[in-house]
Amino acid sequence: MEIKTKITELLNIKYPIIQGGMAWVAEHNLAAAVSNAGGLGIIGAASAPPEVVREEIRKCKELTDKPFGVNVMLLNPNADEVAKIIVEEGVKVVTTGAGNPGKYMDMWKEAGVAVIPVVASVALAKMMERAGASAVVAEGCESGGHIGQTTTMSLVPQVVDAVSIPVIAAGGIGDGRGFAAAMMLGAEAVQMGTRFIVANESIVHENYKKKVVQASDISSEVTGLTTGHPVRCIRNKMTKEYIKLEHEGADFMELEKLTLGSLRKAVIDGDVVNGTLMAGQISGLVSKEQSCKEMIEEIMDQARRLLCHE
Ligand code: TUI
Repeated sequence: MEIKTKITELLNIKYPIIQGGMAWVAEHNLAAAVSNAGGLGIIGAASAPPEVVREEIRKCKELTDKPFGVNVMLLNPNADEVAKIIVEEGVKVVTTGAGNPGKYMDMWKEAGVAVIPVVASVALAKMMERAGASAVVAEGCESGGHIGQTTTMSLVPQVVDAVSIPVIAAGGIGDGRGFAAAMMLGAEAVQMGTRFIVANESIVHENYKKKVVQASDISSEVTGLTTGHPVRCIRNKMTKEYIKLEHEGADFMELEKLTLGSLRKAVIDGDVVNGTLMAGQISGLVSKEQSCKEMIEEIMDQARRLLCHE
């Protein structure tokens, strides 16, 4: 049974579940699997060369005839080119992260792209509504990767009250209970990243998947609190060294040396010691590898029972 919300209507999808645009992780196989399962798959452009993003979009179209989106990471120096490729390739949905996508909004809107910025504050949500966003993802600091300061429980209802466009909740959501709770906070959909890291269709190295599956509630920590780029990862040698150096007052360039190419190391090479294991606090709840379809249907069944008191 499909479920109807403002987001399923806007995006023409069966279930109000959106996959996070995770750097290195969110490639065409995962995005297509989520879209084929009735959610919205997202290709994470991250820092990939623009032509690689174009290829990813084309490969995704070969694997699904369902809607899918692309995430533009705004710290990427190539973001201008990626923004244009999205229009050229006829992508229907864009999410953005780690910044303000204001300068691309007119171009995307003229091309009929639904723009859904990921925000970590009420102020940016309001600005994005004024700039013409179709919806926003309100992402709490339980999330993996680059995060803001406010928890999902506090952020989502405040964003819901501040804007009239639909709000998608993210951060700390990994099952039907989290989904139902997000609906109670006024969200029209959820975005999930961490649970999809361990999907069968995810190309993430088995070592990384195992770290997520074995993680507990307190396995993650936040690097970069002193540099202005806080990033949540599963604790390992890299995060310990990073945080130690931060406490010693290391400068940004010295810290950068530790993380250069470190996400690739973890995702592709399976180096869970020196690599960056971006993952959210919900890792402790993620206990097994499943197909995207199994995950999404399990979440929706559980949520339906909770929300309809079946
Ligand atoms: O973007 C994310 N999550 C990410 S991006 C990423 S790649 C990366 N790797 C290492 C260091 C930094 C980035 C990994 N994970 N989520 C959405 C998100 N956006 N979270 C927080 C924000 C955000 C933060 C500040 C959005 C806007 C902002 O400032 C807006 C402004 O006014 O400039």
